[in-house]
Amino acid sequence: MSNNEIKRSICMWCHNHCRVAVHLEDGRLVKVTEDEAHPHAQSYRPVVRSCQRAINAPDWFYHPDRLTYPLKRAGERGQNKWDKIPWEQALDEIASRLNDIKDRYGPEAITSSAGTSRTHDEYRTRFFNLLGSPNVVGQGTICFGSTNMVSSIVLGWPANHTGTRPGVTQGILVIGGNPPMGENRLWFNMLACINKGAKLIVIDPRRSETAERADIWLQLRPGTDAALLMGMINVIIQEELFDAEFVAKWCHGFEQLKVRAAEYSLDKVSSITWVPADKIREAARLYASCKPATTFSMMGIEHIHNSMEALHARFILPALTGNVDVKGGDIMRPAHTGVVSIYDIEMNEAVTREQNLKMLGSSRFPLMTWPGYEAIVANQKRVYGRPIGRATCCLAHGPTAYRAILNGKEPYPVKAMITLSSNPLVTQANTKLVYKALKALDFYVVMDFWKTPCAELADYVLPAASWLERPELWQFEDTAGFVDVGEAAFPAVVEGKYNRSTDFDFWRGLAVRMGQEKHWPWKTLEESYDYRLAPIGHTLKSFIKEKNGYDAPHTTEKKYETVGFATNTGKVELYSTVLEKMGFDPLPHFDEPMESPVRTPELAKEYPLILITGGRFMPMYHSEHRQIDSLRRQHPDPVIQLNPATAAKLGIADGDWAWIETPRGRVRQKCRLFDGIDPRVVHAQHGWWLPELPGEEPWLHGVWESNINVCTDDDPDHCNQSGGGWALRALLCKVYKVKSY
Ligand SMILES: Nc1nc2c(c(=O)[nH]1)N[C@H]1C(S)=C(S)[C@@H](COP(=O)(O)OP(=O)(O)OC[C@H]3O[C@@H](n4cnc5c(=O)[nH]c(N)nc54)[C@H](O)[C@@H]3O)O[C@H]1N2
Ligand SMILES: Nc1nc2c(c(=O)[nH]1)N[C@H]1C(S)=C(S)[C@@H](COP(=O)(O)OP(=O)(O)OC[C@H]3O[C@@H](n4cnc5c(=O)[nH]c(N)nc54)[C@H](O)[C@@H]3O)O[C@H]1N2
Ligand code: SF4
Ligand SMILES: [Mo]
Repeated sequence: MSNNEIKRSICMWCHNHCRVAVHLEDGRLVKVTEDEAHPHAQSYRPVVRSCQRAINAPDWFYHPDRLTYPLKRAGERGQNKWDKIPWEQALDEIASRLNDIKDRYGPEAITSSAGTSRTHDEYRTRFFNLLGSPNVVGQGTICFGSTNMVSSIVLGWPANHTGTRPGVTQGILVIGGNPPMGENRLWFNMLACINKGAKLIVIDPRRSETAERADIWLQLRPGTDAALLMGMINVIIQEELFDAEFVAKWCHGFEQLKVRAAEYSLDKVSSITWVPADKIREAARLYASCKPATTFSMMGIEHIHNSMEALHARFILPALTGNVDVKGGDIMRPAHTGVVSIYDIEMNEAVTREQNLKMLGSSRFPLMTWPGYEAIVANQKRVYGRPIGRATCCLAHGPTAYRAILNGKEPYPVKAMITLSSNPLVTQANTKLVYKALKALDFYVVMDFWKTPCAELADYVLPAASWLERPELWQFEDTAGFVDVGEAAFPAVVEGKYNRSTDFDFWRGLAVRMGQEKHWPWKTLEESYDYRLAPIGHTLKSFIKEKNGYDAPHTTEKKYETVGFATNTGKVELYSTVLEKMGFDPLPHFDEPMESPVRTPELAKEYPLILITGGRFMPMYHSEHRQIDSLRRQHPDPVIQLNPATAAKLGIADGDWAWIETPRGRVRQKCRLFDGIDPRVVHAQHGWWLPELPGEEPWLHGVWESNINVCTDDDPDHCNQSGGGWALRALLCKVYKVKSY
């Protein structure tokens, strides 16, 4: 008789964060399904059961390449020579090196690179706050951070894709998002709305899986979202399709917006965006007439140089049409106020303002660094009792930080980095510069599941426990009103086989060695979760047993009627007082992409095609899963999409390998002809390294082969003016066939 057991966990392999049942047979992982007892089990079922990562979970979990013990560099950096060492030694030595750097250069010389919502990042922030370094850099600057920040300054709270409700929602506007590939739990929900009659409008330069289902698809020129949305706003104002009562009572700056929007005539917008004027008008009318409607904006709008302005227009749309904080529209879901807040776990009050203002990029890109966060915290405290977590929208500016590391002195020396839950050599723009910066560090530590290209450049590489080996308390950085809890399915340590640690153990391990012990009273991640659940009378275990590990307070609509909006004026700020105070344009405007046939026609002669990158695809997640054979077989090679007419001109056939080249460098990917992309645009995948290639230099596991970030641009002069986001989409490139491969 085999011994069967089910553990109830949260899968952290992607943003769906599914509540799952992990099935064990005689202690071995056999399969992952939805957690039947979870109140939302129904919504997880199709997602988990169709998820190739979940289906092949044993291949991931038992993969022989997973890191097992801490490694210390034995040769030169990049020689791939290592000694296995015990955790105690690793933590002692790392803490001692960090203390030394702190003493010599100040705490701000220590940085960390973060990834995207996959770990308990609040403890990273706590460690850095107590250390006194404001310099955590991360993908948040271009991954929902901008969205959270702009939504916070306009509406007072993050309100992006919060509202799809089958039977209630009548309209869905998707801007630069493709949820069937990236966020399919939400997609199933959208489909349920569509099946009940909701209309779908999609703004995307590609005929994505989402665009295929649209009632109206606006195929815009990459990087021109702000113009398109201002055109729609103009129609809504001119044709008086807006909610006059809501606007009069609850919006600040309507008259100014009206004047600005009038600058975006449909003829002008059409020539900027390539979208026919009639279609823009039709989309604006449809959006404004479906009540309630919800808006879902994703990386298509964040990964452009004009991102903050486009997002500003995007958050004005629901306000004008009265879709803010209504059921089935863009409802605001304040944080769960019962459990300890992320903000408090982060210990944001521990750092002086003076130290926070040293955050790299603060002076040039204030909106997404400390000054921006400061501008929203007090309002959110006033209205909702607690602000969103700092890590969601306030990070040091990556490109500025990598440059500071490289030059050694400007604006001050930056000497150490801890890369944890991120892989910047593959996912950060401008790989060559990131590579030089990582090599220039005095001290570099990587904590991951695998020996990534970054790990190959580190002094210490530490084996992380995955979600299967740790408990999870998931609050979505307090932006979405629920608390979800899962248990560890397996131990992180198996005598004689491996000794992994949770990221919490790592931060705490450093903290106690660096004088922070009194602020880390909990010895384990589970103890700290018990502390966070204590105010609602639970421990992690009792919460799972008695509440099925989930709680979300009832969210009422139109909360503003009693508390107002969490902005400086207490209203929706169509005209932003925060931007105004910072010296930026308080209203949205279109700014031509930094590289484009219009702004840089000379460059366009050599690089005639517009490059967009990073469209999501299954079963990969960013730079992950390339070493899992069962997954890799489904998508063995990196793919570039080209219009057949473009391919014909370039002498490229379907399946050929082609070079993609920009002024930064070139990489090769396999061509797929696709008539859903404009002949002037090409789309390249991101996240490609080849774990099967050697780890030592020059290979670094194939980081120079097909990794499109070799070609992307992170020049601070080209970043978004207020937010600092770098453009991963709307660049210029040329494409030509690889002669022999
Ligand atoms: N060109 C281009 N570049 C892009 C994008 C694009 O569209 N185009 N998209 C950008 C976006 S939106 C994002 S969010 C970033 C993603 O950037 P990253 O977050 O850097 O991407 P991942 O590949 O997910 O890297 C995560 C790394 O952390 C490890 N890891 C995962 N979970 C954990 C954990 O719990 N603990 C620890 N210690 N390690 C863990 C993984 O094994 C992996 O090596 O990429 C960005 N880069
Ligand atoms: N399978 C898988 N799922 C993922 C991820 C993954 O790596 N793999 N990553 C996760 C993460 S961190 C994120 S942030 C999300 C991202 O999720 P999404 O943003 O939904 O995913 P993308 O496919 O990157 O981008 C959406 C669309 O933007 C379009 N686009 C490109 N340029 C422009 C433009 O200039 N304007 C407009 N309007 N659209 C444009 C692309 O054609 C694409 O169809 O996905 C998450 N889910
Ligand atoms: S990888 Fe699959 S099971 Fe895990 S969270 Fe994502 S969709 Fe859910
Ligand atoms: Mo992301």
